[in-house]
Amino acid sequence: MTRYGAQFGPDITFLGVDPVDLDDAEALAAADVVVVGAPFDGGTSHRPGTRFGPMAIRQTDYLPQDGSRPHLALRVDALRDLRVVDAGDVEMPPGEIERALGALEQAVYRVSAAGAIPLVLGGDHSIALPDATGVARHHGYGKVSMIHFDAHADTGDIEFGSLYGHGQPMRRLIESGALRGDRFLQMGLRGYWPGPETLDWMAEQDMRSYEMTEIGKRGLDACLDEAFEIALDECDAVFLSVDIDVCDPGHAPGTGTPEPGGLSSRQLLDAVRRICRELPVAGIDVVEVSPPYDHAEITAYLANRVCLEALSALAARRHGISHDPAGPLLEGR
Ligand SMILES: [Mn+2]
Repeated sequence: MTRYGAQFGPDITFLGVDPVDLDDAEALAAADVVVVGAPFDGGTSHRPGTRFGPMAIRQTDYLPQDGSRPHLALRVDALRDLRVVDAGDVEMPPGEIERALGALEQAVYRVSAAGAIPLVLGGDHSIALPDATGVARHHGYGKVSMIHFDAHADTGDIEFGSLYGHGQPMRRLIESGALRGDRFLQMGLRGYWPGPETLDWMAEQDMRSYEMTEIGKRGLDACLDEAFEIALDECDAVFLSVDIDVCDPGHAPGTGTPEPGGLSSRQLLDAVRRICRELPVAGIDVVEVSPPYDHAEITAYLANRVCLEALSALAARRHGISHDPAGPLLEGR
């Protein structure tokens, strides 16, 4: 599994962190987080372009690509306080979805088995199947709960005659036993898909899906509090899957299947911070960023910040920083 690199742009790393080769067992073992690019859009049902997502997420920033990002509120520099390295893109041949997803699963499993947290940059959401499977292969089938941000449930059965696609990974994960349906928490669903048959299947699995109207009424934090309790029951690890289309298209226009009425970018960042500070996160993916449909790099900036917020919160958790950053920024320091 040699470094693949430069098919979709120069072989750069996430904000200038050190590169790593997935064959380098020693370097993997020393890592806390390994960034993995999944440049694949063969699972999209509508607008494509997410094969360019990893490249955009890695580099879209107005600050230098210098491997350092001190967080204003958490007072950590995730890219230095944690050992964050970037394995580059996995070779995922377009038009060969099973081979592409298989290669990614192997890469994610390798990172997980080395004791590091994979941070996978998509790519369309079909990659959640190999991402969460790779993590569950190490932590144990049924031992990893899922917190899934999305406009869509992604629990479709057969689409376009195939078991694999960006509308189906969550069903495949439950069917295979990698994840438990009753430890599957979905945040931000809305709109007009899937239909009643699929919703019935989801209810049979005891999935818990927080639709936008419920989140609006109860508040995102109250929904997260409830989700966290379910996530930690009989599971000792959490996979966080962020489909950028969970945000309103005004906050994330560069995506394949935009659905009006979503979370704000602020809400998503706050939620990601809470999840990575408060839960034992073992794997993350950030998916469905499609640069050809983006405007003023709004979506790429957001996805870059979702990654940084997650990394900063992981660093704060690792270093036992317990101060509540909700207070005044400079008081009492
Ligand atoms: Mn999705």
